[in-house]
Amino acid sequence: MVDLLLKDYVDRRALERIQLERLRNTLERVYANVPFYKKSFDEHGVKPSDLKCLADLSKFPFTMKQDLRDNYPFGLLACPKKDVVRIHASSGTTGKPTVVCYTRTDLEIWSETLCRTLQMGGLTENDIVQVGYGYGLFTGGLGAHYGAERLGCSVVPAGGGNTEKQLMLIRDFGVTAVCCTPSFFIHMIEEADKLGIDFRDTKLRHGFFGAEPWTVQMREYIESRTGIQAHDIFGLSEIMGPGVSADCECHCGLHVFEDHYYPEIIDPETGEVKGPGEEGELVFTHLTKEALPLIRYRTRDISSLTYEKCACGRTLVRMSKVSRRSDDMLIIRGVNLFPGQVESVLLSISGVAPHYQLVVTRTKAMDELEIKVEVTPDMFSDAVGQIEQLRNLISTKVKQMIGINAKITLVEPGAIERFDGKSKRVIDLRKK
Ligand code: DLL
Repeated sequence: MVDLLLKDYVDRRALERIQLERLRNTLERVYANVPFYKKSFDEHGVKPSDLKCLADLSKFPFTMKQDLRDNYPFGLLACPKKDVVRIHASSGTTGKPTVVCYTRTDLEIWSETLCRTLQMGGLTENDIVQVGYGYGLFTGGLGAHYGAERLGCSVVPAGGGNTEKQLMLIRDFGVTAVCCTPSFFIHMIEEADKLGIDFRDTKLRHGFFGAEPWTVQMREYIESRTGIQAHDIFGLSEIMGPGVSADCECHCGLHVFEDHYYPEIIDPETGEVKGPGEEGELVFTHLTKEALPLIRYRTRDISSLTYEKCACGRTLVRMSKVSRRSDDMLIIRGVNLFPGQVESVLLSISGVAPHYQLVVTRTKAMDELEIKVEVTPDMFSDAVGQIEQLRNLISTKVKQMIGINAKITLVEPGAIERFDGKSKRVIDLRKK
């Protein structure tokens, strides 16, 4: 495993040489094998041989989610169908799912990047890892599973849901690390409380959370409630699944496994490439993917990149924590709002549980935002006056920090829906 670890500390000039060579190969392969890319490059007047340096990638056209949909299911394959050994798909809220394919080598690379993710969090072959991401078409379960096995951990393939059983397994098997969505882990914390289980009395020390945006405040909440270290893992099915990037012990950005996935930040409006430290839309290009390599895939996730050396010593570029997607933005009476901003405000107030929902309605062309917030059990049993004070405090802080007058509705513990996969925090009734 030491050889894998070394890849995170490679000299940047050597890394860039490898990236350029791999990028050229990928461009040539898609141009020769995928009619969609042949047409798209020709229309843009570019050829794979135009890539002389990494910055030349900006001359090439983007790939969008719609392109995958238009070529459903296998139109973008760059290898013979017989070489595909795994097919995943992301659920997608409308229409057909987005299909992603893997050759045997792709699966090996996927396991490698997940293995590096878990190593980055401090795991070794001595760990027992419970995978609480869903198994199936979703990439979370099998992705984490293969990575943990590759590291030599003992894997408990619990899958999503079944909270009480998950807790039993953590306790009885001496599980040292869990992989699941942050919202599912919050649910586990709550169930553990009800069952009188204190995570500090178990062997659990690490959580690898991702698949949805979660704030720094949420990380602090999880760590203070359980005593574990909470790691952020990022990825998307179109690129591989989990394991595209992960945070190290410094928690100051997620290291991108850029020997396999080449990141760029662009202005979502103009498509221009932005410089280090500048915020914009994250775009990835595959460097080694065989089955379904994508060129300049637009993720819609908002982030920034920094090439400064991390205090941990790893040389891999860091992307800032993804707290929002460009298509997550709500515009309420002209004010732009992201659910993560509300989460940050709520979790800075005591007496508030990490369960909330934003309901947006429109009456006579006027947008209204209602924030439903659960109070903690102690607060719930307190005097009415205190509840009123809490409501006013939330309302004032939301107004101060986000600039919006929202109706705050405090609800009893357990009133807001719980999730064992990705959470759904926004109900926008204006679209109906
Ligand atoms: O969610 C893959 C994954 C599984 C990642 C398990 C991490 C852990 P999709 O279902 O295709 O794939 O959703 C991808 O989820 O574009 C982001 O918007 C969001 N996302 C994933 N990880 C994070 C994260 C999986 N750590 C979409 N922080 C991405 C914020 C995340 N958002």
